Amino acid sequence: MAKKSANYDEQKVPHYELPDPLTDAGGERVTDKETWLNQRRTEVLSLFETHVYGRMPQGSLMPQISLLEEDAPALEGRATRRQVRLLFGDAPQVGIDVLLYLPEGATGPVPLFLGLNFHGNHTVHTDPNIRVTDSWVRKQGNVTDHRATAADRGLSASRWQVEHVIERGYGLATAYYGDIDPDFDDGFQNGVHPLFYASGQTRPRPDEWGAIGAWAWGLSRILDYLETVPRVDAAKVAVMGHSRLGKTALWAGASDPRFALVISNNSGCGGAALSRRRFGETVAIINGSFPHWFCENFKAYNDREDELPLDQHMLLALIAPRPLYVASAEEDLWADPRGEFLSLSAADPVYRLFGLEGLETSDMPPVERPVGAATGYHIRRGGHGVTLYDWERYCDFADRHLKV
Ligand code: GTR
Repeated sequence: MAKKSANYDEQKVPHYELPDPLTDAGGERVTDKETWLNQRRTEVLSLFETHVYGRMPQGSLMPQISLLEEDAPALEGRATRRQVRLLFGDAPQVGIDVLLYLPEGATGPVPLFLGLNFHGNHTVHTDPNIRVTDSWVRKQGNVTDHRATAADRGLSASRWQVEHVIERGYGLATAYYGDIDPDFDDGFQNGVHPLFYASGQTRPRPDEWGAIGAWAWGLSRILDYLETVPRVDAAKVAVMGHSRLGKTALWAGASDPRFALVISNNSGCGGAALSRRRFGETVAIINGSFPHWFCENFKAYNDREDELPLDQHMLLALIAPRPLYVASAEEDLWADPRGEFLSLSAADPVYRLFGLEGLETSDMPPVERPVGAATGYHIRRGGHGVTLYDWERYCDFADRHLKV
């Protein structure tokens, strides 16, 4: 119903003005990278914490690390596979299973793509040795009673392209997002939120993290682990995500500057797309369908996008000067491809503070003509999803930025 009532007519996009990332809260203009990094960036980050995604907990929680499988030969000898569980808290306890493929025969530590998956690690490849998740999973494929089964091995393989990534010389790390926080609205009783409640607290405060914040936090904890793996170059980790997990990858990349490169695949509303355009999914629609994704404060902007003290181009700007890639799909109007492009283009002034060209152009390119420099963009044929075409472009972009 929401999809039908949404606007898909470019003529009906309301007039809007984007807040200027380079004008600070006191109305002063930011003209150099030092002021951006030391002052304005902190302000913008805090705006996103307060109004959109909520604050993540500050205190560290050291996980117990349990090695489920030591590096074993995989993918016909082209890679090794490691599986490890990061265990947080004691009662309740949250376990995040990380699946790590590393190219065999690399001469030194490798750059790597890290992304969360939607249905369990066993769905990213048909490899029979990947553990089938025992976490709650969404209905999909052969899932019954929210339990995963081995019959769904490789269900999402086309979205991961493991062989291609390995062949290009990158490692791949993934974990199931539901290990961190199951994706349904239960008032934040399961997943990682309760591990951080103050005494007597039963749900996050209005400016504290929702599910996207939790998933992004999980990505940072996986990066903590990757920093301990000698065969991984943890200074060259690209965080990647699709759709709701694309929103998550952007928030992880914005809030954790250790991520060297950030990729948003069809992330749409609350991700790369500009909220003020109200094209496809809107703030009111997303908060209505997924009340647990953002912080409570975000709901005040339902149908009041112009009152937001930010828009999503400022989220993208938080990633500067690190390389950032945004990808859209032609038929994925729900995610507003043009809004994703315009948002990335509007982050350019912040990249320029660093002497970098962001996108090379402010004209949206035709399908399957990637553009960009420090930031990159493509819109491919087809609908919402991740394809080999997308992965080829991500590897090309990473080759330019991480293999130098
Ligand atoms: C849709 C949602 C989108 C996107 C997508 C997904 O239902 O409206 O914002 O996140 O789910 O994650 O697949």
